[in-house]
Amino acid sequence: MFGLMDGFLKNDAVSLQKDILDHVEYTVARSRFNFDDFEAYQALAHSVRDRLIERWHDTHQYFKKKDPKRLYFLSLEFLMGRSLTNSVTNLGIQDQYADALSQLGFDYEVLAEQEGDAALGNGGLARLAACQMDSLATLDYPAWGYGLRYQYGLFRQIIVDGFQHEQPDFWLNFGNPWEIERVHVSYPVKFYGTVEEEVLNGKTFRVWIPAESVEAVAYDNPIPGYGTRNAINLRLWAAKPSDQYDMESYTTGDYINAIVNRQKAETISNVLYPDDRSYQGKELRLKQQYFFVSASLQDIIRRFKDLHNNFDEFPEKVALQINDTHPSIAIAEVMRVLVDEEHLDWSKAWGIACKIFSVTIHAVQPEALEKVPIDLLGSVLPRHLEIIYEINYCLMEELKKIFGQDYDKLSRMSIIEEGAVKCIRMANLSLACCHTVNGVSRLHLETLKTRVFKDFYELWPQKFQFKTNGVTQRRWIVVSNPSLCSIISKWLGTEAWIRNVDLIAGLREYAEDPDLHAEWKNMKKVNKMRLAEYIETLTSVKVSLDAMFDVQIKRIHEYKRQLLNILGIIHRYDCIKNMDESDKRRVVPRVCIIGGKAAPGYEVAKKIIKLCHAVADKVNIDPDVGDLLKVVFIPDYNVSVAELVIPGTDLSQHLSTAGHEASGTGCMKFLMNGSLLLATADGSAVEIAEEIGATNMFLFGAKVDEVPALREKGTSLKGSLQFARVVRMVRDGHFGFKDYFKSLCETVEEGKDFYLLGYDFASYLEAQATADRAFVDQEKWTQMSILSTAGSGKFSSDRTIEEYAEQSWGIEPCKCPF
Ligand code: 26M
Repeated sequence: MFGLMDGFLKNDAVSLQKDILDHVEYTVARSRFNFDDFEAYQALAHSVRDRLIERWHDTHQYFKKKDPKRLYFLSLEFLMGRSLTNSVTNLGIQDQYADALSQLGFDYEVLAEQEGDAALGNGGLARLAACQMDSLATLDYPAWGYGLRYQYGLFRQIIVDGFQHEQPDFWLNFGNPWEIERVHVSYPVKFYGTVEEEVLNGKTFRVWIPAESVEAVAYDNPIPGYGTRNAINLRLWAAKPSDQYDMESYTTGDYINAIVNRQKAETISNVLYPDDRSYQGKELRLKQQYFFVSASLQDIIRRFKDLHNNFDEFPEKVALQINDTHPSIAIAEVMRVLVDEEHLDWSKAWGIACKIFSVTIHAVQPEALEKVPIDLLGSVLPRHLEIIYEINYCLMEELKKIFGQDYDKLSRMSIIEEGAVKCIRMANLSLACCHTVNGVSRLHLETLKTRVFKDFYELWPQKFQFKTNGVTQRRWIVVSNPSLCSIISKWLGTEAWIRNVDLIAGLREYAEDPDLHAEWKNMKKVNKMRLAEYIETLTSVKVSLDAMFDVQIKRIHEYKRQLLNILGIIHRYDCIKNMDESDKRRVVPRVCIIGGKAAPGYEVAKKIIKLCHAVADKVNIDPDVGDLLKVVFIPDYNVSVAELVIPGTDLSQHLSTAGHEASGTGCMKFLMNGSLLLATADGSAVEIAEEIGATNMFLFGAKVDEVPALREKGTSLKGSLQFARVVRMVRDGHFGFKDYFKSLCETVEEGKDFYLLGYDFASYLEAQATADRAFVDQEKWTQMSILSTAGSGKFSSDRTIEEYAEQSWGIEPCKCPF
């Protein structure tokens, strides 16, 4: 049907056109003479999908033939965003598609806009997983991603009168051409029930008699590498009622109720939990975790058994990566399968488990560490609870040998937390088993070693490593900023940096070249224009292209201190209001852009969003201010919005109180795109400063080792007057909603200011003033911008993944021949 010659689909414009039209007629079922943009997108997507499937098949056949050690990346969240542009870019056929479409009277970029985001994740952790999948594919690693196919992804944010409201994300309503439903790849996943003793060949075994079974059905999402034939698989599981689900009801004659009950099975994969700060011990969340872990392990073990029959070889063929502690029930599940089903000795099974698992921690805050109430775990997974008790018993015996009677230490390190509600500490379970525990930046690992996991670090220092996060330059430069992409390739004289981003450092040489400066400024201007249009469409605010576009986009959290940003804006507004006309002429005009979602139950974060709107409403219509200051809140921030906003940003803000942002990855995307960073010395910003030179960014604020003492001591005198003044403006109702903002103001009152906004305020304003001065000197600014891009090489997820492959997973590339 598609002009098969040598087994490959052809990629010339004529063949592509024919494929698209065939899909219009046979897949979308529209007339090939009459179809709209969305239908054209669907047909286009299906033609790309065909090409992905081809590579995907070849890759998997090749992996099967070579049988290398594989990495299995387990994550409850993947924030993939759009697939079309990314796939077409990685397949290397964008020009051909653009040609084919224009001959059909369609615009590739307009069609790309038709696609909604796949938002199966909350924020940093989930987008990192997506970047890492891109790198794994591009670097030809034999890897699989495993996760959940949520029916509803992260909620959509709508703003009504400046307040956030949440709406369901119906992302599957118009079909999803990027997935392949595998009705034949499905596994039963069991829940509840009891554990009984069984005697087999004179040996006693514990057997789990589950009470409920739900079917996990695979949906495969091909992930193409760039500049390689390899396409790896992201396998997401959806819950379907199983034939064995509640068989009882059929026999009791309640047929209708039995059918209705069956549908309840599907709730497991219904919705993504929208909170990225805390774990609440919810039954459904635990079921989601076990559901995807159990299905993935059945799949992995089946693949292993296809070629092997001895579990001694398991660690030579399998590496399991646990993305944060969310999938850590996998450790108990592997033990259950090996001991209860494969009948291995406990100690042998434990030896295997300890060789296959590694974990990455993405948080700093102890409250982010999951604790599952024992009663809950015992009810949903009774056998797993027994296994965890057994693991803990062995751990405690080992610790007693080393630490003797130090019961405080033992109780801190125990997997079981005694307290009002007895809990399982999932992090401690991971630490006990995993051969490697990774932090996500150098500073983050220090924090883990000295604070949260101090005891474990002292015991097993060799387990603790860090792999500084990275992002993929394919999506964050090539796809989202094509003009920058051409500039880089032109000046380096090669496109090789797209696979080997270290080469980007070659730009340093030209950091002062006037011709490069001209191209660079032009690129920024075009991107700012696009962003300005978007802002006007969405918010009706007109912004000046001469202004500095100043951006803070990320989830709303107290520790990320969007409030510091708004209070800074209020200060700027206040200053402008008190200026005469000649002073005003020296002001650098700014467009302050903030975007991000607040977790639905996070009241303080929601108030920050409202404050942002309240300030915008006052400032944007003030005739004393005009173009000197505009404030914009971009609603429904997501991956696609980031792709549009980042290339148009002059200055980006990363304001976390030092010691609170494990790494941060947004900053890396801005860095690649030549935005200058205004940041605290936190997470990866410390390493960014080392790469580009601290003078090429605007660092401010308390250092991580100063924070504890400052919390004791309170506010700095220097900043306190200005700070008190802007907080008072909010508290006194200068922006309306006086009562509503009262509690928000209280979070930064002296003595309560946990995140040290008051202390850092003066230093923040200084950094802002430095940024203003730098912006006036456009040559200098452009040079700093070029040096930012040039220094971004280290922050590619390609580097991160190579480190993981070598230091944690022990896997090697397996490149499918073309
Ligand atoms: C937990 C329980 C129930 C529901 C949701 C969660 C949960 C989900 C996501 C908890 C934490 C989640 O994500 C944390 C996260 O995104 N951390 C960020 O990870 C990035 C990648 O490593 C880092 O760059 C950020 O600094 C870190 O905040």
